[in-house]
Order: sequence, then structure tokens, then C-alpha cells
Amino acid sequence: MSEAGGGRGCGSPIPQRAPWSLVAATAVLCLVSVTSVWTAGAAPMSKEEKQKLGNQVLEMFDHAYGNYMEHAYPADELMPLTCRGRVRGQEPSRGDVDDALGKFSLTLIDSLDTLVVLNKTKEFEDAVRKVLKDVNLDNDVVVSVFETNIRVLGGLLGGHSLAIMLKEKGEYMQWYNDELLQMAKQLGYKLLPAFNTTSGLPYPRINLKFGIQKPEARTGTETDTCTACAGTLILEFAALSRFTGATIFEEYARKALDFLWEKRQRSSNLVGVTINIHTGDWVRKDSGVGAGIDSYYEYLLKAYVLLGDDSFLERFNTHYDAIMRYISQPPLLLDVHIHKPMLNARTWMDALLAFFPGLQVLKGDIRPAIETHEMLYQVIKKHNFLPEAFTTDFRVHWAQHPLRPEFAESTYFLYKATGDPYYLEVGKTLIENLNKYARVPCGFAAMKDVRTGSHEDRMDSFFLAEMFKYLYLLFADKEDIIFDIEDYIFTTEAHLLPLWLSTTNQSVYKKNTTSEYTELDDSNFDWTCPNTQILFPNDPSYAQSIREPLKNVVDKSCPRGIIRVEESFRSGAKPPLRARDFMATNPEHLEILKKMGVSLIHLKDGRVQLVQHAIQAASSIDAEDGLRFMQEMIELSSQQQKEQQLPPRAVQIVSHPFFGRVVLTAGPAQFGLDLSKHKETRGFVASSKPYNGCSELTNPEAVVGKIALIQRGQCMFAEKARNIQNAGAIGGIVIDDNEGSSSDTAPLFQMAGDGKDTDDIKIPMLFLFSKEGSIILDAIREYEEVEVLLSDKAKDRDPEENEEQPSPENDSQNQSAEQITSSFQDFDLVDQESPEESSPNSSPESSESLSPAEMDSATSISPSKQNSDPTENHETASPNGECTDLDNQRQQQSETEEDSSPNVSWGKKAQPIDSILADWNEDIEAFEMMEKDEL
Ligand code: DMJ
Repeated sequence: MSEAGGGRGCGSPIPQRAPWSLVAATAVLCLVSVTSVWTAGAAPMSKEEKQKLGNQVLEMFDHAYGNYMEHAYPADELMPLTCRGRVRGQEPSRGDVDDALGKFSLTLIDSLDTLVVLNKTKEFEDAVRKVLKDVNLDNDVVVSVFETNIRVLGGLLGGHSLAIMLKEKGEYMQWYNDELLQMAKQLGYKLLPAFNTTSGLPYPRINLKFGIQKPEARTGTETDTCTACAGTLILEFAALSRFTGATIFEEYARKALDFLWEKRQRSSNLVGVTINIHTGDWVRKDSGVGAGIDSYYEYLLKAYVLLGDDSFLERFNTHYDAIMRYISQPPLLLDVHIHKPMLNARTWMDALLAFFPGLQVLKGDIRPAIETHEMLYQVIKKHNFLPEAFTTDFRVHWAQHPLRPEFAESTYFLYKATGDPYYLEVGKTLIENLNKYARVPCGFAAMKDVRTGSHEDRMDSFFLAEMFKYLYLLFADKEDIIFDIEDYIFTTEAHLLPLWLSTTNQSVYKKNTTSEYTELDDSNFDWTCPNTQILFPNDPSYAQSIREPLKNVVDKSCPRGIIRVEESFRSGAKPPLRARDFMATNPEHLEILKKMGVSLIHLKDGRVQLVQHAIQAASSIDAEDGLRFMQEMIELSSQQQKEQQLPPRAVQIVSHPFFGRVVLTAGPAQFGLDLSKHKETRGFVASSKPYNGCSELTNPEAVVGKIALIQRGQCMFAEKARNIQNAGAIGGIVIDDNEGSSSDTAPLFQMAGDGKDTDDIKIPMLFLFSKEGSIILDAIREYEEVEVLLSDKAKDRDPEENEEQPSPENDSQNQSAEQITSSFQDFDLVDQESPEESSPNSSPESSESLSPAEMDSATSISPSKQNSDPTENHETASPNGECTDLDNQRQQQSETEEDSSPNVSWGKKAQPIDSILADWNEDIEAFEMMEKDEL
């Protein structure tokens, strides 16, 4: 590593408010200055092993990129299960996720600078030629301004930055004449109409051909955008301005940032997740460092590094201070309300926040970075990947994992800052898990459910832009990279922008320097580059000593609420109102609820949700009662869910050439062999005749001893099961007849019985949507003999290591415990479609009874009457911050702090009911907004 041992930059103090150019250079250099001092902790990794791992990353990249180029290009992305390109409009819409796809060969552009980092210069040269020849930026397609900026504009600029670097070196790219930059400029101008708002905040979407608001544009009516969407433009836009001399881009991006800064919540210095682009009102007032806000913070700090403008650092430091005060609860990072920052807004964290430790390294705050990273690593060790969301007691909340790179990013930066070989081992685990669980014959497939190991037909472009870059750089020595990486800054999509831009075309910066920031009290801010010599004073075991106390934080955490309630049950205490007696229509009950700090929220779909805020209870005793009541309600609810719900299952193709690498998400049946209790069923598949399986099979010889494929429709599921069982099948897979249906876009079902006794059905039955089913049917067409494994969780793909995966019992325990602890966040999930809604074309099936099943980690949708029967399962919400010991501490801390607040009357019974109600309404409003939350 360059500058090891605290050479130039971090070793030398930087004068207060150093000239920006020096700060820009040193802020980056400081990341690399301590790698030589590490001697203890994890055993050092040999050069050979590092090299081996680096080569493995190269091979994996070739597998991902090669398959994209062979089977998907010029489409935007590869669909690795069906081995074809994802073309927008030709696949069922996935909602907002598709807004990244602009028919501009997204993956190719996003991969450009990765090719150079991975020393694939020849391939880079070819890829640039392809971009120039094939890519059209003028498509009639509505795209996300944010995604297009970070992936496409950033990709073109990163490609340009390295193209000119290579050209200057004199061997490659000699023909290059700024063509990528010209494309970037063209794209920049296409994005500019999005900024045509009074606030200067951009519209979230734009039509590449028609811009905004024209009737043909089909966009421009949106009123809201996410903070990250509006606040993650400055690096690309400023680079574009500085590369081209066209100042307008930097001006617009600065204006949007200025507006967001103005709108920060002044008492907490936090920003919300969603803002109205016309009025500047916060639409969602919850605040964290993950989804919706993440890269806004990242860009403030990096804009300071790249542009050397102090105002960005001042803003970043102000926000950072607030984040560390309210959101950081080491090792957790928990969302709070901007107007009540001591109040947690959620009891779960999302996977996007995994970038934050990396940003903390750049800031120089290593301790919390190590802590959060360690916590995340333990979650990964438990589930192989970081689930999209997980609760404060580390259970899966949203089970997908689209191969996000944020954790690899933080691992890389922590390794650079600490030199601790532990982080190399972490990287090795990431590589192993990707190969073991996500690699499929045609690329790498996102995880549909980290618990079952099932896949989604999706390989996002950021996987190539970021994951391989960070993993490769983690194991690379300086001489493995053909340029000096320290001369560049990483954008949020890991595109590389040269630091020399800070001294080029600074006209915008000069024009926009304001004096506003002098009013801030910045006496506590660090104006110097964090000096890692001081961070790790002769103590090579520094990082290890921080991780040590956290080493079992994930395994040992236990829901605090449950412990407390169990204790109180032991002591015989009961809430004044028992959950089983509660009637939502009884005014007396509602009064008691209010006293206990429990609010009742009537959801749009007619269900009722309960949320408790201990600080809103009339007294601490009422708060305790409320807690017991909530716990009882949660238990009642989860008991019912347990009775009604079965987790998703997996169909794994184990024959050549899949060898267990393709795992399909399957719906379970409420009858037949329970795969969670019995060993998996393995067998070759055969189609039944008749294909609908509704009468005695005419081809029993074909299905005997095999797993029969049957089409959905015409008769009851149980009838199909009996017919194939009678023909000698050892299992059955029902394939949806609703063409194009997929578990990517529709909620899973569990197949219900026929209302009669189904004990005679002994074989396992699983349900696949049409898209997943056709993967098996295609495989039969191509390979004839196709063997599958029906199980509750994908089995180890490597025959050498046939160890049992974490036991199904544990997993189902996890499932129910998840339901207990994740209830607060149910708002985000209440809009799930009912089975009928999701399959409007399935009328022939009407006699079959499908029950909605909660297949993801989310909680179930219960019958929706607001009546008195608690067994009809009113959704409940756990009290804020009740889930871990760490949380417990935080809760106490929050209570103490609230104590001193004039508005809150913890234990003093002083808060007037009006103000409690007003608070409730505010919270309800905020929660209702959270309903719209999407990652
Ligand atoms: C990437 O596109 C960027 O890192 C972005 O900032 C948010 N996350 C995705 C990958 O997870």
C-alpha cells in the first residue's frame, strides 16, 4: 500500500481550514497509512493466498461479465436464471427497480472502470468501442434521475477518467478523443430538465427522449423524491462541469444540496427520507443512514474531498454529529424521527446502511465503523448474506439480497484503515458465499430469500460496478493495479473520479461561496485529516480490541421485551386489560390503551395496528402494563400466524449442469409431507398426463418414483396430489398456468387442502409460479433428465462439504420470533396483494382455495375485521427499542433524556391528553408514510 506507515498527508498535521487541494489529497491518503503497523489479532494472510483470492475475484468477474456480454448485451441487465437479457417492457414490471433500466446497456457502462481496475485493459478498450457504437441515450423511456446519474453518468465519467489516464500512459486507448465525455455531457443535458422546480430539487424521474411534463414524457407529475435521490448528484455533476467547462451541472447539483441543507430539521439537524420537491416539506420524517438518505451524507463528505469546498464539510459534520447522537446506537444504526430524534422510528435496519462504516473510515471515526461492521458481519455469518432488512435482534425482516456491495465496500475501507488481516478473512467469506450460494451457470443470481437460499432472476449492474472492484482491491497489492487508486475518489456506485478535478474549472465554486456557514459552531469539528497514527497509538490490536466485546452480539441478543414480560409473568403481574379480552370497539378498552401509551391505527385495508410508545403512557406503571399487553398481543398474533403459515420452500435443480446452483422459491402446501420436519425429497421430474393432473394419470409409468409436474387449474390441489400419488409419484410440483407470473413480482401462496381430511396425502407438494416452473421445463427440453430436490432450504451445493445447513427447527423458530419482533414495521407490508388480486387470470382455478402465506420475513396479513375477537389477529407493534440489551440501554438512555424535556412527562403524569393525542397523530402520520417505504 502506498504511503504506509504514515507518510505524507496523515502523518503531517494539516493547517486549520487547509487549502482544499491539500485536504482533497490527504483525506484520501489517510485511508492507507497504517497498514504496516498491524501485527496482532487475526493471523496475517500470505501473499500467495491474497493472490489466489484476487485471481478468484477475476474469475468470478469473468463469469458475471462474460455471461452478460454473451447472453444479455445490449440489454441493460442479465437475467442469470433464464440466461437472457432483461429488456424493459418485455418482462413483468418490478416497479421502481426497473427505473434504472433505460435501454442503454446499463451493465456495460457500469462495468467500464471495473475493467481497468481489474487490469483488463484490452477488454476495457473493446467495451468503450461498444458503448460508442451501440449505446443510445435518446430512448423513449422513463428512468430514475438518481440511478441514471450514479450508474450511467458516473459510469461514463469513470470510463472517461481511466481512458485518459491510459491514453496518457501511451499504450492503450491512443485513439480515444473524449468520446465518453461527450456522451456524458449529452446525458447531463438530458437530465437537466428534471431540475425545473422552484426548489431546485430534481424530479425523481425523467423521460430520456421527451424530458419532463410533455404529454409524451409520461412523467413530471411526481411531487416527492427521496433525499438521497436529490442529494447524490454533486460528484458526477461537478466532475462533468469541471471536465467540460460547462458550469451549469455543478450549479444545479449545488442548488439541490443547498435546498436540502436549508430544509434540515433545525433542532435535530437530521433530514427525512422523502421530501416534496415543490414545497420542500418533509413527506417522510423518519431518518436513518440507509435507504433513501445514505448517499446524501456520503456526497457531502466526498464533495468536500473532491471539490475542497469547506461548506460541504461543515454540513457533513453537522449531520454526522446528529447521526452519532441519535441514530448511532453502536453497533446498531436505527432510524429515528427528525422531530423527535430520541424516538426510534423502526426496530429494523436495512442492508444499504452497510456502506456507513466505510464512510466513517473516510471521516476518520474508526471505532463505530469497526463496531457496526462487526455486527453486520455476524448477521452475514448467520444468513450467508445481509438480508435487505433485519431486526434489532438480528432476525430476517426482508429476506432478499440483491448482491449488494455495501458491506464489501466497508470491508475494503476498514482494511485500508487498519491493515487488520481479519478484514481479508471477511472478504474471503464473501467470495466463498457468493460462489457457493449465488453463482449459477449463467452468472450470479440475487437471493430471493436468504433463509431458503432461493434465487431471483436478477443480476444488478452494481454487482459488477462495485462488488468486484472492492473485492479485488481488498486483495490487490499496489503493483497489481495499473494506476494509483489513491489519485481517485469513489462515487457511490464506485466509479472513479480523479482528484485533480479539484483544481480545474473552479468557477462555480468561487461563484457560490457563501458566508452562511460561519454562523455554525464548528469548534468541535475536525478540520484535519484523521491521523491514523494517533487513532492506533502503537497498538496493533486496536481493531481486534473493539471487536472483541461484540463477538457474540448477534447470537447472544435476545428480545428484551420478551424477557421482561416473562419475568413479570413469573411474578404474576398482568396488564389491566388482557390481550385476549381486548375489543377494538369498546371505548373503555380504548381508554385503557391510551393510558398505557398504546395507540390504535386503522389501516386503509380495514385492519388495526397497535403501537406502543412507553413515553406516551400516563405513568411508568401504565407503560409497564402497556408493554405486557403488547407482548400478550404479539404472542397471540404470532401463535395464530404459526398455525396458519408455512414458510417458503425451495426447489433446487441438482442435475447437470446446475448441480444445485439454481434454487427456485416455491410455495408450500398445507397438506402432504412437511418438508421442514422430514428430510428433503429428491428425484427426477416428469410431466404428468393429463398435465393438469385432475384425473387418473394416463402415464403412470413415466411418473412412478419421480416428482410429477402438474399444471395449476381445473381442480383442487389436493385432487392433483392424490392422482399423482396414486400413479406412484414421490412428490409433485404444481406450476402456475398464469403465464409470466413469477415470485419476483407476486406474493407466494401456500396451497390449501380441499376442506376435507387430507391425511391420505403423503407426498410433498410445492407450488412454482410460471417463470420458475418454465426454468424446469426448459431444462427438461434441453437436458431431458432433470433431477430436483424439494426442501425447506437449499442444500449445500458442494458435494465435498455436505454439512447440514442451520437446522430447519431453528429457522422456523426464527420465523416465528421474527414475527414477534418485527411487528412494528408491518406498515411497510400491509399493501401486499391478496392472492386473488395477484392472479386475476386464474379463474379456472376458482374452486382451488389459496390462502395468503407470509413467505418473506414480513408478517402476515390477517383477517381484517376490527372487531372484538383477538384471535382475528390485530396487528401489533412492539414498543420501540425493546429488542436487545443494547437497545435496552438505549431505551433507558432515551427515557432519561426525555425526562429532562419540558414536553415529555415520563413518570410525572403531566402531559395533557391533547398533547399526547397530537403526538400520536404526528406519529401516525409518520408511520403512514412509512407504509410507502421501499428499499
Ligand atoms: C448502488 O447502486 C449504489 O451504491 C447506491 O448508492 C445504493 N446502492 C446500490 C447498491 O446496493
